[in-house]
Amino acid sequence: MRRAIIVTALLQVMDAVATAVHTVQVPQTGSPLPRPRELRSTDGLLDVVFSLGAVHLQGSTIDITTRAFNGTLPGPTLAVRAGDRLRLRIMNELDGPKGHNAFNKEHHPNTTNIHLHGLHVSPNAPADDVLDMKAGPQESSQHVYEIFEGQAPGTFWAHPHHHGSVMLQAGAGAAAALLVLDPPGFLSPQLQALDDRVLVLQSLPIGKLQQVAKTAGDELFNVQKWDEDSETVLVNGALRPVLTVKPGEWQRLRLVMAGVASWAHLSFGDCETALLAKDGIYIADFPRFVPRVFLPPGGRADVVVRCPGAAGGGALEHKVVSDSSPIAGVAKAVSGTFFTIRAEGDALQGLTSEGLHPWAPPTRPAYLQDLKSATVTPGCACATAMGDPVTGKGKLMEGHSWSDDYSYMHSSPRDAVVERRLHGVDRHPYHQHTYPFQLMSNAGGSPYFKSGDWHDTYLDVFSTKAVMRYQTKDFSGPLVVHCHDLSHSDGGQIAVEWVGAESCGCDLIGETQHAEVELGGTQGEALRTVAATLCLAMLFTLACAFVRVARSFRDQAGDDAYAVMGDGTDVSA
Ligand SMILES: *[C@@H]1O[C@H](CO)[C@@H](O)[C@H](O)[C@H]1NC(C)=O
Ligand SMILES: [Cu+2]
Repeated sequence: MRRAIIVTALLQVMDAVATAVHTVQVPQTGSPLPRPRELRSTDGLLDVVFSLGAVHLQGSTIDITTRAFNGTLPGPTLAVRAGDRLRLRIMNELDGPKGHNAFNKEHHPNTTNIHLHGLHVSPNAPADDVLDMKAGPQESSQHVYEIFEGQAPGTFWAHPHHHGSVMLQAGAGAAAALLVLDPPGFLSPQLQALDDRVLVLQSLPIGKLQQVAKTAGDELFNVQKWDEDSETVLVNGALRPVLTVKPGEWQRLRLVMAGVASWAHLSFGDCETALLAKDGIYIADFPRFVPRVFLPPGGRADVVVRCPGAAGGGALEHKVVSDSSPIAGVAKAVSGTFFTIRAEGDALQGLTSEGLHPWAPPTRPAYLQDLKSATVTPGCACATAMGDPVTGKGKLMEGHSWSDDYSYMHSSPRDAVVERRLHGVDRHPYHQHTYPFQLMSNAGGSPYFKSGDWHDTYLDVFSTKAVMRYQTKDFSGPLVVHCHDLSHSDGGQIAVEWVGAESCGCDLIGETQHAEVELGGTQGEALRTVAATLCLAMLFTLACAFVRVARSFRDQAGDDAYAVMGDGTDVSA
């Protein structure tokens, strides 16, 4: 009898150990800025595993259970060079049940995949495919990326991108920086000599995450303690850490805004702040001194800063602070201190205490060629309104919410110069996979944005409109575009364009034309008869209509219907 009790107790202990959630300590305010672990390619290969699992995030003011890569916040930094092969295995260590099933609503919180944000890389499996590749609970998926020879070096990041679970995974811990290293001799000697720090900024909108977890039927995300602001930012996993520098020393900071809802509106105390790159793309007019850095959720900025010490020679602290949005009725900015730069020690003499020398990248690959005076390929200028075109509200892309992988919003052929007239980018951060884009104007007038700058994630609260261009070089396939307020994207503010079509097309959703696009451009395929095409198009339209009716029925059915539908099959498939 007693033995049985002991055995049972032992089994319980073993069970608890086996399922024990890994604890991540959050360094308290004022601790030195941590350096995320870096995994760097050797001999042209980086072969790594990201395992997505539960972590217990514990600090003096916070105690939450959430999801992270490899048990750390942020995940390890991946560092590769152009031309490398990156093998990235996603191991999903989360368990069943799958949680609620739904469509344009948070669902399946334990199903995952991965996106390399900002990289000019193939959108097709086994590379940056976020539409079909996924790993359910206890499954894994193997990604292989041939990093393009012409990939420009810069600061990128990696995060999960499975429709319906992006907010809860990427927005609550699962994110890692990704660097494409500068080739030897690429930077100026002055820039090359700078200390270079990666800062992954992970904002946790705690109330919103709790709400999203509830919607998804998530059993993992849990807040045990939260004595912080409603939105608090972890910098390399620490709360308001301190970066210590020498007075007068120039320092390169790679800021990765791995937030998912609010943007950052950063000032750097009395430090001089020069912009070097945005979204991993070097600007053409370095050093561009900016009073503030605007980081939309998902955006990056490489800045070079120099901070003064105290007059008497002592230490001086400069708070890097984000302020609430300067105007109302636009996207919300996080307010609060992100980190502190402490200038301490002997004032630095020598090279780095000089002024900054102008520098621009010695070469730009084809996909980053200046398009300001290019001719837009006929038919390739389309409007993409984010949210309702009049009010800017709603989780819509050009009037539609996400319907399925093969309803293309716009299409374009390879090697086209494409123009998009964006609307609603004061509320919704527009993000585009595969192809970064070039701004054709600076309607908002802020010195942070200039006509000719490149971005992959764009938000400017001072102007609802922006015109941008990109050139469809190097890769064909589905081009995913969405709002990087990830609860909007999970809610349906995501669409796909098709690169590699016969010709350009705008607003194809709902037209039979998109059936043709789906088949990969029928014109070239002489064998397919006109009759067969028409027949397929009709069948496709009918099927689409049926799916739409079914979906709207289900969406209206509300939360109670989930229990009946159970978990398991993916309705979107
Ligand atoms: C997801 O995985 C976690 C951790 O394994 C588990 O506790 C939870 O029950 C799973 N399902 C849901 C819907 O949260
Ligand atoms: Cu949005």
